[in-house]
Amino acid sequence: MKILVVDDSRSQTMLLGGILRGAGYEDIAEAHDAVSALRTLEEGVGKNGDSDVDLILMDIVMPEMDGIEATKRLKADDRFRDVPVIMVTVRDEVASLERALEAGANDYISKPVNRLELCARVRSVLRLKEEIDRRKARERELEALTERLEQLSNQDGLTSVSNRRRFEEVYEKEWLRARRDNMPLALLMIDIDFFKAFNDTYGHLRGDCCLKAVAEAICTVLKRPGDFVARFGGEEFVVILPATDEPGAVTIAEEIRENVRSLDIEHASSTAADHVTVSIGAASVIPRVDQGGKALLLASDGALYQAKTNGRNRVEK
Ligand code: GH3
Ligand code: MG
Ligand code: MG
Ligand code: MG
Repeated sequence: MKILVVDDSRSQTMLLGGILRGAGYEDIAEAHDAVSALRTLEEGVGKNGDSDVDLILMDIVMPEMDGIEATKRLKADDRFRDVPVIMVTVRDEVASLERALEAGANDYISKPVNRLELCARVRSVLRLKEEIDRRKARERELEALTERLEQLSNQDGLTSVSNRRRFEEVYEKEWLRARRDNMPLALLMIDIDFFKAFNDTYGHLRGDCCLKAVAEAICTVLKRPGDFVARFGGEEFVVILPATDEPGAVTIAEEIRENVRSLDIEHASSTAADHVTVSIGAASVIPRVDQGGKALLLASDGALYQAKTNGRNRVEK
């Protein structure tokens, strides 16, 4: 563990350093004023935002900035708040001792320093620091796990685009936003043509690969930050296009249809083409006050049905 000894007296840092080394602490840094102590701490901040220093022995009386002010600054800084500070004080400075503890110091030791007492206090404070580090590591693990879990609960396992559950959340939000801003909101319903036949001809594994490829082909067309795609069900995808009118939605739908076609995935049992194609229903509306989002969903679904009955591999609105 790394210990930083701060004292304006070089003989004092040498004495403290010597005692600590004698007790087996090898990583000891020294600073002879508060400002360079703060600089040493800054330089030792790691990638995770934590300081590499585990304990500070801080003299109180120093020129320029005293140990109490330095401690106050450390305890107000997220990066250094958890680094324990042991104040080193002259024996009869009771008033400054009180201020030191007030400033956030964890313990104190009187000068002239008693070797056994110093080592005992250092050991006890370092045990505390180890516990803090363990707790932080656990918290970080938990945070990462929670984040991963949240991501998984929003994602379709096969294609990695958002799932239906996430779609419902995003759609609700976008609908309310469009209604509030009096802006158009567009939906595309995308369905792979003759996909049952594709599975029957090429098998489910190639069916799964095809679904992934189609999902990617949809994603590459969507460029604006608010655009959103989800797997709506089996071989059906839904796209939300905020601030997009009907002609705009049809344009994007055509780009998606073309992008899927250019994947050139063989589909011998399709009667629409000799490769995999999609049918797309596009709809856009400026939500009226008190109108719910269901109408737009029905409209895009109706348009998709039209695209299917009109021969597939096409966009209808
Ligand atoms: P249409 O052109 O009218 O859309 O015909 P279709 O065959 O695509 O439509 P239908 O709804 O009859 O069939 C959908 C097929 O999609 C049936 C199902 O086996 C397949 N499917 C759904 N989910 C998956 C999946 O996760 N993987 C694979 N391989 N196939 C899937
Ligand atoms: Mg001093
Ligand atoms: Mg289909
Ligand atoms: Mg379908």
